[in-house]
Amino acid sequence: MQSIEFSEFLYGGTHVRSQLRRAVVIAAAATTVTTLTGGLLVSTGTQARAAATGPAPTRYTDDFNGDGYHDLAIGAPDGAVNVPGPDGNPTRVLGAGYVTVSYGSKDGAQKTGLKPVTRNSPGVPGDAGQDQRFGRTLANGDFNADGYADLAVTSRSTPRDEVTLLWGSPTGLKGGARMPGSEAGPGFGTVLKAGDFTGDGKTDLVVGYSMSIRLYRGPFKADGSPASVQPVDVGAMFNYTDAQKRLAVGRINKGAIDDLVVLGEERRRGRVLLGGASGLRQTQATVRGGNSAVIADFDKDGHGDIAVGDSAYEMDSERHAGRVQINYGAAGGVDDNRTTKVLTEDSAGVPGGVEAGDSFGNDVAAGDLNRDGYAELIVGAPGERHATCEHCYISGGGLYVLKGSTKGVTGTGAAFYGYNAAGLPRPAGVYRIPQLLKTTDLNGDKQPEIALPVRANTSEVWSVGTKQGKVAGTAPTRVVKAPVDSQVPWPGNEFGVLTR
Ligand SMILES: [Ca+2]
Ligand SMILES: [Ca+2]
Ligand SMILES: [Ca+2]
Ligand SMILES: [Ca+2]
Repeated sequence: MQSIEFSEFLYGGTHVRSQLRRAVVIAAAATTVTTLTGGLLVSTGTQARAAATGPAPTRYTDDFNGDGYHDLAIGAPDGAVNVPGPDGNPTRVLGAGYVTVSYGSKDGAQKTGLKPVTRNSPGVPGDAGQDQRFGRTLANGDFNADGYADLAVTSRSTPRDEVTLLWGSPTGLKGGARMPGSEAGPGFGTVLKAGDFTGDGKTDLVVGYSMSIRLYRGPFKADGSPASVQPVDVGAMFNYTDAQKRLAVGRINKGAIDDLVVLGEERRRGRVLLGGASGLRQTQATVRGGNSAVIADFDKDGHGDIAVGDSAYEMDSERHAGRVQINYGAAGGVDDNRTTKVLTEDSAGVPGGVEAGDSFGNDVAAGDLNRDGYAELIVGAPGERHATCEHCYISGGGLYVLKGSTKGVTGTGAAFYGYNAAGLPRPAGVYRIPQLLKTTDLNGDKQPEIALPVRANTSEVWSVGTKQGKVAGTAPTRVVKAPVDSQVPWPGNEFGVLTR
């Protein structure tokens, strides 16, 4: 019983988080880059950029200042924001929310001088208000096609939810526009997924409502309006509340158009939608259900493969033990000739063993950690407990790395990194990792790093290095510790929403 309550305590909250790892797979792939996942990547070098005249091309979908380095957007939807009160003294507005960006550079993640962007920031529409939760869902992409990555941000604005597009610029995120569409239904922006789903080279945005998703086609105008909006028929009625981790963008059939995987709520089977000139279309392909998904090419056959984390899976009566299931991509969505690969902590080669509450698969990410062209699968198990750990029922958790190969993901050579492993974050206090996993390459060395929000005595986001296929090959970096500055005095419970 204890472990069940524990699991609910850990995972019952509003995990409106999420992610992209496309850029990583791409950045790690080599010099000639075939983008498997994610739109608008241009594989030009920094030198080429420096010589260019006029607006620089965006290299990455998360390069907000266009300097050729990936950047890390961080949401703090519960954060308090100080606003000037009637007497001139600051008044604390609880739950107004904010976002901030750690800009990448050759030295990695920016660690000091991060600036909060709130709805009171210059050029950002609306005003910061109580419980608006600005930053609850994020997506990055060059929505207005000016060469700088932009950030889509969901907030609540009674009685409607809103999505704000914050524009990238040479100095980073600056001003923005409110997207039209909130009148179409409640829960506008419960999911935001960016990609080029139509193949015209312009970044589109999939927007979730409570019970439907729509495709907002780019480019977006200065007033935030899209080129057009169309409904997306997933082929099933799903609830998209807190669904950001259940949708994944990548390239499943070959080509330069992004595709979408959508998992149903409560572990209902997922659907595979293929992009095309007329938008996202249903396929016959379905995948096993779960709570997290990622698309990456684990067997290097040019098709993105779909990994689904299912942390609630009960195995041998061990509740919330969890599993990950992989379907291999093919022209029609999923290769029906290859059976679904199931991996648990009991699989051959995988360290540890199945226990109640492990929550294996609570999040999944991918990146080519050993740079052999096969993506590795990174699996979060925040409930994993070590025999050797201190206070192991309180602090703990860790990540697994499962290697890609010609056979796809297997347990061969799998490694586990517990929360107390050298090179993983060591914040003060009690904590579990990972709440969320995101691969990126903030220092531009083409070797992925893993961004991890950690909630200990303080709310923090860390960047963990990888080296030669291993996690934590280098000292970890604390990217940011809340509060970011005096304008945003209290981080709230959900500091560290990431794009994905
Ligand atoms: Ca940048
Ligand atoms: Ca832009
Ligand atoms: Ca593949
Ligand atoms: Ca690899």
